[in-house]
Amino acid sequence: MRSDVCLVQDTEAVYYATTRKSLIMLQTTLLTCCLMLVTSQHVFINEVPNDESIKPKPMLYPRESLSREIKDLNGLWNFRADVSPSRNEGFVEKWFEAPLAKTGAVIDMPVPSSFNDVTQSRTLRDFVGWVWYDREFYPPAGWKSPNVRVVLRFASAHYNTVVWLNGMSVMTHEGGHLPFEADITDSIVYNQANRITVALNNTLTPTTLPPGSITFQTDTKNYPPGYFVQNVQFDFFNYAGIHRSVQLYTTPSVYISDITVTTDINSDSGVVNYKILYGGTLKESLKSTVVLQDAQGETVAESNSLAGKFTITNAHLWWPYTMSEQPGYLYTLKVSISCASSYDEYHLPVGIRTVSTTNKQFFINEKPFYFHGVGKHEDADIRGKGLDLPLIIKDINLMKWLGANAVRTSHYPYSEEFMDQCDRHGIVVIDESPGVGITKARNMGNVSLVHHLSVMMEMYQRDKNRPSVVMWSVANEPASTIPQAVFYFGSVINFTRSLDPTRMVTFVMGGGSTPSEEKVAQWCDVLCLNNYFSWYTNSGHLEVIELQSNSSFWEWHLLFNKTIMQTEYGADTIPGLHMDPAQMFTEEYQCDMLAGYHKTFDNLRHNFLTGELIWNFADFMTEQSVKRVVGNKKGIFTRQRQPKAAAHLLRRRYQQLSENTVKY
Ligand code: BDP
Repeated sequence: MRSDVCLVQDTEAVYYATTRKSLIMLQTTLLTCCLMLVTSQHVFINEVPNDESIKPKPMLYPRESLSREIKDLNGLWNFRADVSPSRNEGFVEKWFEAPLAKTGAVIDMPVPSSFNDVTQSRTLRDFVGWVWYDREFYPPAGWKSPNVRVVLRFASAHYNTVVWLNGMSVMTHEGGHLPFEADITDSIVYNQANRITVALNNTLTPTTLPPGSITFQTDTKNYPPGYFVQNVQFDFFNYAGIHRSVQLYTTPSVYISDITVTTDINSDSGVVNYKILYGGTLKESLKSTVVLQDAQGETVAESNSLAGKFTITNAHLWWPYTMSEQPGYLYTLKVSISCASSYDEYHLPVGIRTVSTTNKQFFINEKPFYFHGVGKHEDADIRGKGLDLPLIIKDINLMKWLGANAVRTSHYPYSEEFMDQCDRHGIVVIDESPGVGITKARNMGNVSLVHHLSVMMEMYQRDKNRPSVVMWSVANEPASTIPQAVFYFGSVINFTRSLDPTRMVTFVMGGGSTPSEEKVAQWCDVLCLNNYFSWYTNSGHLEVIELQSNSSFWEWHLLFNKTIMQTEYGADTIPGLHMDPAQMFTEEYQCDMLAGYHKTFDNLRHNFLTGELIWNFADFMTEQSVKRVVGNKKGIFTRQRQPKAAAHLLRRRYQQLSENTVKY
């Protein structure tokens, strides 16, 4: 066995790896077939391949209703990192068969949270390999009924996860940032404690998303025994753990399994197309009611059919908050299905809006929309990337304080709770996949591609009904100029577009991309550019910004004839560091750099520029390196969400832009 894959592959003896191995074999066969079908470089995988991992897995966000209950499993779990040299002791000794506390020492670990920063242990902060969690719960007695279905759901865990219930494997999942769940109705035991055990591995390999690799050192003169490091190909800390909520929820045995809503505008009318799927075994005929209610709870349309179209006269459209006095307007689609033995009800928020582009502008509800917002991270002291409701609300409040009307979920899908806020507040979202750091040909092979398609499917399933999401970003700064990128990204973009023809699709290009060598941009609806003039290039020379950003924009626009967005620009800034004249890392330099870019933005925003997103909203943690002083300091807010001078500068600009925006 190759040592560089042992952290993941050593588990081959267990169920999890066997499944993964056969999946990969299936994927490889499938992709080989697809590749053989390619007759020109413009033919891609553009429909859902017949592969289990890419099949739609409907997954409605757990919501209480007359027919559904939720039991939260958040709190303190037992935790142990498997520090054995192979990281495989837990599987060999079957830690899932008994309470973790019986097989060794455990510590308390909060869920949700990253595990890295909650203790004083450097080993745990930098740990790579399997960590184990467990806890017990008592299922409510009322759930013991042939008509109750019980689902165990993880809103996200990073990266590979195996879950057991009472020692029996119930699910596995690959990838952080997205939910996964299993029907555990038949495994749950009533009138006694049930134990959930989770093994989670944060190892990144060339085929994970994001990709990474492991370097082992065997030179014992210079490295301690067993020394290895995880190499990441991105600029943020690879926080790991059970990052979002763990919940049990119930549905009746015949249940609403999926709802898809798309919306349109027809002069003054709003159009809501809906399609409802149900699960379970139907023995009698099914009755359904679909009601659309406005924000006051008044019914504006209803039907008894599981698929249909509502036309609402004088509809309240969903607007970004800078474009309306009544932004983020949400209707509620109340769906109920019933048969003799069962009744289910689910309420889905719905915003009516359209999205389109031309070669010069982005439109929401057929009116020009200029993005002025932020690129962010899910990142904070102590909890790392763990879900934190106070932090989400603070960030939304800060974004509104700034006058930001848009956010890119750089560089992975953010929590559903954050997305709910964007829907409600009228904050426009570019929903980005974890496709960050796809910088090498070996990250663009068949296994990577199938996984990337499956991630896009999961993202689409999770966020497809959100009015705030206007564009999918399939990747950040990949090597889009190498030959392998053509088939890989052509397929990912085409596939995403085929899933969702109602939204725009893009990927984000790095400063290293040059228009003449670019191979993927041709398939994007918006050209998204990251660059750092006067920072990574011509460091310290603020005088180049206006000229270089202007030339670069024109070059891209003239070659591709598409609208363009600045998705990143910014400067590392140590709060409280001042220099006049400005020097790099001071608050003055950050302000001057942004102001330099703003001159170009103001020249081009009435032409083909469609938006500007600052990098970054707040300082965030990274791996240790000589380029980072305890993390990336390009925030306009500190990691603790206090403003640097640039936050005030940006606020003046964004507020002004908001005031000048026509309201509908
Ligand atoms: C960009 C990356 C982003 C980095 C940023 C930086 O997209 O993830 O954090 O550079 O260097 O290229 O600050």
